[in-house]
Amino acid sequence: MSVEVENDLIKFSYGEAHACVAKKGCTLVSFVVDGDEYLYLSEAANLSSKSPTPVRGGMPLIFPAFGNSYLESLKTVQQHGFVRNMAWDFVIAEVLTECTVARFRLSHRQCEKEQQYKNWCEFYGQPIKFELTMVFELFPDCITVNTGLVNENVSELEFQFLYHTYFRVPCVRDMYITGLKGAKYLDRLQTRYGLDGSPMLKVEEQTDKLYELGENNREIDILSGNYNVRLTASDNLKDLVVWNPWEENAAKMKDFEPKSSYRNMCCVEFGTIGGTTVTQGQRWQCQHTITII
Ligand code: TA6
Repeated sequence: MSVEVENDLIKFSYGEAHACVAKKGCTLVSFVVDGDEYLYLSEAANLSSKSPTPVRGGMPLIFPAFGNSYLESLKTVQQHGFVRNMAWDFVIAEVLTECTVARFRLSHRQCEKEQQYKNWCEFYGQPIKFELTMVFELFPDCITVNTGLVNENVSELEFQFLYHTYFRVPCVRDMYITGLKGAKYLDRLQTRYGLDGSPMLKVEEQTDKLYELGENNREIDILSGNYNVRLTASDNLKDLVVWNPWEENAAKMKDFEPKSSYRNMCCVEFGTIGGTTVTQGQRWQCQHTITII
């Protein structure tokens, strides 16, 4: 059990589980259990807090906008928001009896010079005062992330939120995702709606699907040889994105290396994309767990 701070990286462990969070975007960049890494990280990912780009891989946080948002209040904010690009504060990490906990924080004070933050504020006609917190709890076979958002001064603050998690898999073609049966989806590549009828989803081509999760879709498993994980989340995360850029699009991404590594990853991302609001003085929170099975 240990906690180490190495410049911009916070490394912590609990038994045979090890995690590493980059202050850049508060991005979980590594989750290792019994020597096996479960997260994909591009070899070209820049983990420095000063890097101009978000981390390609791990679990960047998408907030306050998902994609180029269709929501009026978020139209001026860049793709996937700006908090993945900010240098978060590391608050504390402690080894407790049952787990190791690491806490991070980002507030409007750190964002005042960020153009995308300013764009977001324009809609409300005032500087938005907010605080985001991320608390990672590392157990022997799982990691839980708890996120809190406090809206200090806007009567009703609208946002989208997503854990944009890149999972590492030995071979994407041999991977199955279960738990999506009966879920409606939007195929974002073909702008087409559909219903998943199959108990197992395979990813065999460029994929960008946004699922609306129902009551029967609260446990999503990624099954891939010896790398099997179960994903769960609080009930307020009702959306799930499955994304793989595949060969052509991986080639277009500068920070995606090696280019062939689209074969060894798949993003499976819990979030809320329909637009959620938190009223002044209130705290919104959510939780996401990755368990090795
Ligand atoms: O979550 C899927 C997605 O929105 C895709 O449409 C894709 O473009 C991806 O995220 C990566 O976005 P990024 O801005 O990190 O290059």
